[in-house]
Amino acid sequence: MSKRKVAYFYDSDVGAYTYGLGHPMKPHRIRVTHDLVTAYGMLDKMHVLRAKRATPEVMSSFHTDEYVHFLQNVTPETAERMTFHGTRFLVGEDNPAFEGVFEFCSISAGGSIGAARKITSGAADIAINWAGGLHHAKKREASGFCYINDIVLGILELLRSYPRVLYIDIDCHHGDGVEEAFYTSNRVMTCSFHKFGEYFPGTGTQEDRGRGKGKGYAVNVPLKDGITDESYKSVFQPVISKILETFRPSAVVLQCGSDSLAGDKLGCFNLTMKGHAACVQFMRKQNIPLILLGGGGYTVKNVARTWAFETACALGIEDDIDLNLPWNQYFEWFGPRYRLEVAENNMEDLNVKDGSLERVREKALEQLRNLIP
Ligand code: V1S
Ligand code: CA
Ligand code: ZN
Repeated sequence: MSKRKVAYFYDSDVGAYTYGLGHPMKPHRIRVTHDLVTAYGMLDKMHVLRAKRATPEVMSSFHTDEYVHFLQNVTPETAERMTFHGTRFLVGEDNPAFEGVFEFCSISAGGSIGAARKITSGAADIAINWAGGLHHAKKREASGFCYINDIVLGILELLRSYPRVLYIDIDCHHGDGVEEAFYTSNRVMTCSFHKFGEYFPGTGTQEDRGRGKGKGYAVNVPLKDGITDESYKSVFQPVISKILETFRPSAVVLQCGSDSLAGDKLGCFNLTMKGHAACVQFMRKQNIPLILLGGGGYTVKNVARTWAFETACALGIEDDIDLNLPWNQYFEWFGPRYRLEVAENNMEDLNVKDGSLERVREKALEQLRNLIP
């Protein structure tokens, strides 16, 4: 089966929100991505939808009422008082109370819940929400640029219809919020690949494997700086294959954080656009209902390139894509080469240097062999 029914969620308001001057997270990147998707003529090849915005009630299926109520009411002016001087709900500079923060969250979460519904109804084989993937948000607190955990809400929606859901996270950071939400569940397996060691949020060792009934259902793949396409593939494919064989998920949610690309402002990996997209291609060919979400990604032009290319991968038209960029509203940003590519750089791959990649892979596979279904 080479063609897939693809549902693509996009809300044209999303790009206008701003976390504030100097903040690395730029919702505008979703608009630039959409502009490339449009310029490549992909809109005619999929169902393009504006999701119903997530309501406070829906958000409360994971978050506390008190926290959702706070987000609905906080403004830049009242933030100091409402956070008890930055000690509750929003802590530190990572999560400012920016203008419209609640609407931004309702767009992001609405897209992921809508994506889940398109999958469970059978209307789509693959559903995309580049405004989602905000994996650090906790039940009663914002964290790492994430306020509402659209991923957890999307997975909860999938669990209404499916017995088992696999969550895969290729963002450079650990998917801690999603892991924590399902840590004691054997119906959701979480698997995060991330930089570990003096890096935000500091969690995600291979000893963290889930608890109680969920023991063995959290898989962590901690990595070092400079991982290349080849190294990444050599750990991603065997670990995911083993998970598919043992866990047999009814649906997969793939968080496609693009801060794992070479040259990202906050990331420290060395993946090319094609190496990153290889994860999407590998998941697509498994023929399991699939949701693609965004996440991190701080070098805006590379985020847009990669997510546009991954939209093409979802459609199965990546081989027909002209790697010379078509004219688009942001064309001059893509100079000097004006190409759909993210090249690797000359940083050293610390994962192969000391043999740690092989050890991490073997340990993950060993843990999966011991999983009792
Ligand atoms: N790395 C990093 C980083 N940079 C910032 C930052 C920089 C400028 C600002 F004006 C505001 C924040 N914060 C961080 C990290 C959070 C990274 C979140 C990644 C999110 C994701 O890609 O996984 C998913 C969307 N925060 C920290 O390192 C915490 C601090 C410890 C250091 C930075 N200061 C600003 C806050 C505290
Ligand atoms: Ca990750
Ligand atoms: Zn990240």
